[in-house]
Amino acid sequence: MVKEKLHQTRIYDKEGFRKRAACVCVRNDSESEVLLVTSSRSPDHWVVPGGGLEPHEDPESAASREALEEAGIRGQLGRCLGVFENSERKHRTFVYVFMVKEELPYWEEALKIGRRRKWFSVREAKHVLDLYRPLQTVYLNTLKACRS
Ligand code: O81
Ligand code: MG
Repeated sequence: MVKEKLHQTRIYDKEGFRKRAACVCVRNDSESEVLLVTSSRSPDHWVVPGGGLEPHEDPESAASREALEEAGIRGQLGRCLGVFENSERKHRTFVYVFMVKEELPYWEEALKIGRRRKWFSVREAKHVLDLYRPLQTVYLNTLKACRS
């Protein structure tokens, strides 16, 4: 199922949930730091980089594309952390670990909408996500740094 958005086509699954993909971006194997980006609508708040799948795009490709567009990073897509449902907003997000190899000085959404990126400890990341997008804190729960 597809639906046109302003310059974008939204893709939905069979239950009518918009399909998204996102990257939990880490620096190294310890997975102790996470890179977040500012929200497009609320630039004082932080979110996990991600967005809607494009037509004929698989979730892995969408996740890497969103990391580049929203955070200006290139790297290696790792394991899938799960598919996370937001029943209120009616979307489902495929979430991957993404090992950052390169941080570009300028990127599409920094130039277009002034989106920023920043590294946080996992603990800090959970705190700032909880203020604005509490459901995204759950993405971080199975990182190595959160295992006891
Ligand atoms: O563009 C969110 C956007 C926004 C989301 C969704 C996000 O216009 P969209 O519906 O695609 O925007 O809206 P919901 O209601 O579908 O979840 O939330 P809101 O509360 O502002 O309407 O904005 P943010 O979390 O930044 O406040 O995220 P983004 O514009 O920062 O990327 O878009 P998306 O990430 O699902 O999709 P795209 O592909 O990244
Ligand atoms: Mg997005």
